[in-house]
Amino acid sequence: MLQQVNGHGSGSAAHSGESLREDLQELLGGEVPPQQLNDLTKVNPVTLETVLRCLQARYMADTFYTNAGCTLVAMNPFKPVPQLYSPELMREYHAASQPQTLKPHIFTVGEQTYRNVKSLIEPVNQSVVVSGESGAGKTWTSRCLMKFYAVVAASPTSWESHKVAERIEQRILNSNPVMEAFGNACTLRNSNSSRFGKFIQLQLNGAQQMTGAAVQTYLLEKTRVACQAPSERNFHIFYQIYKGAHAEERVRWRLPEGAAFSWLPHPERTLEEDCFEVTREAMLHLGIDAPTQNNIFQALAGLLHLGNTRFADSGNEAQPCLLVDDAQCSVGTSALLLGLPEDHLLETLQIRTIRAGRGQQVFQKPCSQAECNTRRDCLAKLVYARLFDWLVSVINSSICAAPDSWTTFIGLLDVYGFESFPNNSLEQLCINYANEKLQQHFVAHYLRAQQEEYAVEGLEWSFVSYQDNQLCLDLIEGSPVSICSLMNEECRLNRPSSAAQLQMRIESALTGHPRLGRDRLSPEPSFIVLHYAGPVRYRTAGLVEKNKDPVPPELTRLLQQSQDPLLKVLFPADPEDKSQEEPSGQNRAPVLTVVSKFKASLEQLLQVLHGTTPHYIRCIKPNSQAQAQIFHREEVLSQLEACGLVETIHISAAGFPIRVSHRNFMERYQLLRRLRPAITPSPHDPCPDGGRSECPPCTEPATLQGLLQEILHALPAPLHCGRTKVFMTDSTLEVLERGRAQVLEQCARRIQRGWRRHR
Ligand code: AD9
Ligand code: MG
Repeated sequence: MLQQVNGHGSGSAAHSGESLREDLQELLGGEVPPQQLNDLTKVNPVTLETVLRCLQARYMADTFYTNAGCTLVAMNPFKPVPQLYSPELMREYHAASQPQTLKPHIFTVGEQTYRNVKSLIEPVNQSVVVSGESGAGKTWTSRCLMKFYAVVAASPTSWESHKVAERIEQRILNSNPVMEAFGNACTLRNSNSSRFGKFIQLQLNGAQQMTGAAVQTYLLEKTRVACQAPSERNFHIFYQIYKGAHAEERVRWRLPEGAAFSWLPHPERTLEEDCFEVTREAMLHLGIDAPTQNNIFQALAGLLHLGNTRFADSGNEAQPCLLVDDAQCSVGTSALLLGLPEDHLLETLQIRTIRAGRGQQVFQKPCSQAECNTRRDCLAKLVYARLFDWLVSVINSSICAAPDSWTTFIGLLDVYGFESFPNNSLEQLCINYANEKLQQHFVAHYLRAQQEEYAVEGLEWSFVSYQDNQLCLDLIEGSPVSICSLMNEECRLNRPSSAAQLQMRIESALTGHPRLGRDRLSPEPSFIVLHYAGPVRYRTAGLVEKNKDPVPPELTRLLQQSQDPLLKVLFPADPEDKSQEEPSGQNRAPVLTVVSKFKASLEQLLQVLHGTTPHYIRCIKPNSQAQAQIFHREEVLSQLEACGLVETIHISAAGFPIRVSHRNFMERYQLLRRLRPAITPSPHDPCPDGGRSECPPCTEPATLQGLLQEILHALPAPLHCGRTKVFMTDSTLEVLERGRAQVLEQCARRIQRGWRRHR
């Protein structure tokens, strides 16, 4: 397949002018300065130390991209480098006959995927998997790639008629600021940290024009709405409305300047991401008009006021909790902004409705202070999560192409990066679990599959060992017993002491697991998972509850009664209004837990990825202070180790990334027999285009072995014939393609000559 011929382009051994110079310098015995090595497969010898030295030299010379076999390594510059992302440079990579001959860049990956998708024989969907730890530059990279496709895949008509361009490419780009405003936040690791995973499919028609896009999101960290870790912030959008609202809006949304909100920590810190106007503008482009925007921001202000509602125990179990300080005012304002009756909101926060007993009688029970707080937080999470999902669906309906207007797609995956904080909970477990899955996809697709294929095809190959993270995945998600299965079981059992039970069961059922550690000095129940990217200690407290993520039915019912037009859409009334009281004891329905839903969505994602030709970009964070020109060797080293970069380079350097089935090889390169040293073509030579043109008649097709012999005779280039496929390096492919072009040209000239004679 031609697609395979083109495949693995993202990090192909670039045979650029520069890399030829590298080869030549090597041959002449001269040493190439490390900052000039565009491809880490040329580092000699390939060790962590030499790779590190090369990356450091390049980074200090402001060279941020380096090929590493099938992967592109992207170092975070931590400073603006506008010339590196200009539309002119995009066009240069797009126009290059061989983009891999230019300097390593994300645009090489972009162009390669773009060319692969229009394979002549059968189009194959492409994907770009961007990985790296939190703050390494994944979101930045995928944003730049989207801009690249918006330039190169724009239909000519849409560039002529500005309005059409606006509607397609620009709309797709506009989804970024909106989704980042609502889904990103400042964390200890990254001031613009993605708190959700995103897979965007850029849809292309047969003419290779981008006709639309579809976004799929994964597990938003909704707990952040009501609870922010020390020194972290809530989602950017809250700061945007708080700082950017106009005077009249401040009155409407009850957001006077200087007002204090407990769910809005560190409002004094100003970030680049706090620009409200950018979000509003992008929303308008996506078709979210001003009145709808008003409803959204008003609801968000309602949540901020809800966060100021504080409770105190009444001292009497039979009495509801009391409101603290001016909480009465906060409840009132929140109710007003959310379109809810104030007394109903307050009652829902303070009183539980339970169905119990044989007759399923309904009881009402005042909540404790902790329960009131949990219900308040739950209400906020519920509204925010629905709002986020609704926004994603609005964005999709605004940018998605009609099913018959696209044939292939290029998928960009940007998920939250590996995280390890002083306190880690279910959010980090899910984030790190997703990263383990992606690492496994890489290992399975590249490191394992490559080598297994060589063995099956009977090629001589000395196996390179690599770190497989299957054991860690078994610990997290395996069966019959794993951390997830134990958490799910605790959710099902719904025991009051679930955290202690979970700790005990992890210790009894999983102790001794090679990827499980224990911090004996930890003052609280916890366990350590030895992830591929490093050890992370998770607190057991709260895991089961977060995994269950219970929503008291009264909360949903309350929101269904809202008079606010937006909330009416987010919480449509349930016509059947089935019993919505909290069932007790035995009557609980089986719980669909957060991790089981997340696992299912990850598996779906991996299935999509498996159906594409993947390209990998590894983002590396040169230091944890987000400073330009600082390269912390230890920090980079651990990232290189974690992603198995050295193993990747070894396999890529020794391997043959290009593989073509015998049949396709014959079909495409049979004509190269014409390159026999005596190059003068005879009229009896085989027809280069399979007899479709007016060439002289073809002879019998060659056998594969015969063909290989003849090609090798004409073009000395390393080719390996496996049982079913021919294997080669990128440079061999280049030589073959050049030869093919030469023969076709000769043939075209001959036909022209013959045609003139005929006339
Ligand atoms: V997380 O897993 O979502 O927490 P990311 O997505 O890997 O993380 P992000 O793309 O947000 O990291 O990059 C972090 C910051 O690094 C950005 O906000 C930029 O300030 C900076 N950055 C990253 N890449 C570049 C770049 N190519 N040029 C300039 C960059 N700055
Ligand atoms: Mg990100």
